[in-house]
Amino acid sequence: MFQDKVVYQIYPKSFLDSNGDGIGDIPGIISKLDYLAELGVDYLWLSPIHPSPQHDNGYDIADYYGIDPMFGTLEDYKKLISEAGKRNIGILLDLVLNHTSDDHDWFARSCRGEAPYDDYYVWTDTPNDLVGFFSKSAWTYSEDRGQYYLHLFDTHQPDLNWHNPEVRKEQRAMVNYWLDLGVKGFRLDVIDLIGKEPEKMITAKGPKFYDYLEELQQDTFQKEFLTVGECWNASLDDARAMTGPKGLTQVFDFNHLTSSYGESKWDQGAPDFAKISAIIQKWQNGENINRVVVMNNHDMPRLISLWLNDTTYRYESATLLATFFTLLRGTQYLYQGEEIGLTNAYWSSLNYYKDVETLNFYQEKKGVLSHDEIMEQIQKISRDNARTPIPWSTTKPQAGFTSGRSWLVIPDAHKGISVQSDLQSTKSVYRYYQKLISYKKEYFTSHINVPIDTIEYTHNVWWYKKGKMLVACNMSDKRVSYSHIGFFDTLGIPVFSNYPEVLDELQPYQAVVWELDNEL
Ligand code: ISL
Ligand code: CA
Repeated sequence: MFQDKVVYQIYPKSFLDSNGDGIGDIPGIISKLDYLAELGVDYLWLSPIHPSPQHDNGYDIADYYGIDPMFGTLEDYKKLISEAGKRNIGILLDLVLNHTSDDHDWFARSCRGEAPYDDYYVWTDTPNDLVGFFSKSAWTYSEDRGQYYLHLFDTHQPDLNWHNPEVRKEQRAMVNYWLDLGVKGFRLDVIDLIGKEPEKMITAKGPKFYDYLEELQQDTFQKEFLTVGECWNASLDDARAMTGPKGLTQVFDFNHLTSSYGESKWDQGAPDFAKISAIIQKWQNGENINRVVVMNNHDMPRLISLWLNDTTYRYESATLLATFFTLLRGTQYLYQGEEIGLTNAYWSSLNYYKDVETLNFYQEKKGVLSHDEIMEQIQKISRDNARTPIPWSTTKPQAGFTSGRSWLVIPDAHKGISVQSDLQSTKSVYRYYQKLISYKKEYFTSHINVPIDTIEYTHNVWWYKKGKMLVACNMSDKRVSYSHIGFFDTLGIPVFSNYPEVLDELQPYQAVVWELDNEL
């Protein structure tokens, strides 16, 4: 289900500002719906737009039922749903069910020990060694309550107690509220954490997790809506267990993106494409799995910057990745800016970074590593790399993102990159994507939704063959002769390439797609 669909993720703060306060907003999104429809998008997933003190850019929700005034009003949101609907685009809401903001009314009452909220969060007198994703200890002391509360993320994101049936009931009611308003599905933030049993040091996929998931979907979205779970390090079996009639539509697979992590995500080695190929093949060919194709989101640096060449060969690298991933099987998730080949921010000063995870990381490493060493990791890996404002214009101040001052500085590294210049160029990443997406939809059954026969990485060429299609990508800035990789020179006329010509050598970062008449 939904395997031929394209979902486009919007990071609302950084998409487009309509009123000059420097922050992207819902009217900004509405004004670009044609741009998104023409790209071939079926769904828009908006990162959270609810009232929030923004310690984690909205993933710290203070009111599940509202719209943060900085993004607009409920009327704006309804208009977004209806205007998108006119263009056959569904809106997916980002559901952050695992935790709230410490500004949420429930938390204030829980701190005061007020029934029934006293048991809405996870409290203890004796904190254990549990470590948070954004902090050394997952426990913080509340003076008001005289106890410690759990926060698997920042101290401002207290974890809800899902073992409390009242909490689960509240969350189901909230999900139904948004369904009634017309959203077409959900992206479920860190959903695998809801069954945590911290006293046993269990965080992901706790013993009750699948029961809670089933209960949630039975009373709410069930089968007809698109629901995608965020679950880091999900194995194929995890993904199967979380999906299907008792679960979600699908689960993100990030394994090809996390395979180069060292001790933490901050120390990443060079990508090992042989290893990544094996991971991709396993998911592509696995039985009974509703696949997802993803290469970027708001939590990761830009893949073009991490893997390929984001300067001299920026267009070629962006379109190469587009070719390789779009033609795989799975619902495709694009992340804003990907369609114009946007790169990392590369700010050199810590002052420009706002992400709580990045700033906490700096504080924790200070004294252990030198400032320059920490900054090197931040420039490469920080989540802010992907959260920069979309440059809409080449000529307008603030890249046409805002008439005021942008909440994040427009990086120097983005000079010369914009939607306007992309669309005016003969080398347009957007137009290339557009063609790929319509090709994907047209040949879905015969070429796309079939298993991979071979996927290999040889002489810097990453290639796969499946069904009637062969895709070859030169991952280097050197020309590569086809003779190194065997049979490609006998294939006749290709159907796609990110170069105007296909010669007898693959050019730097060239991607070529052939349709095969016969099996090789
Ligand atoms: O980026 C990450 C993976 O290495 C994690 O730090 C990430 O925060 C985590 O996987 C969960 O992400 C989601 O929940 C967080 C929020 O900060 C992220 O933006 C969101 O995608 C807490 O709500
Ligand atoms: Ca605004």
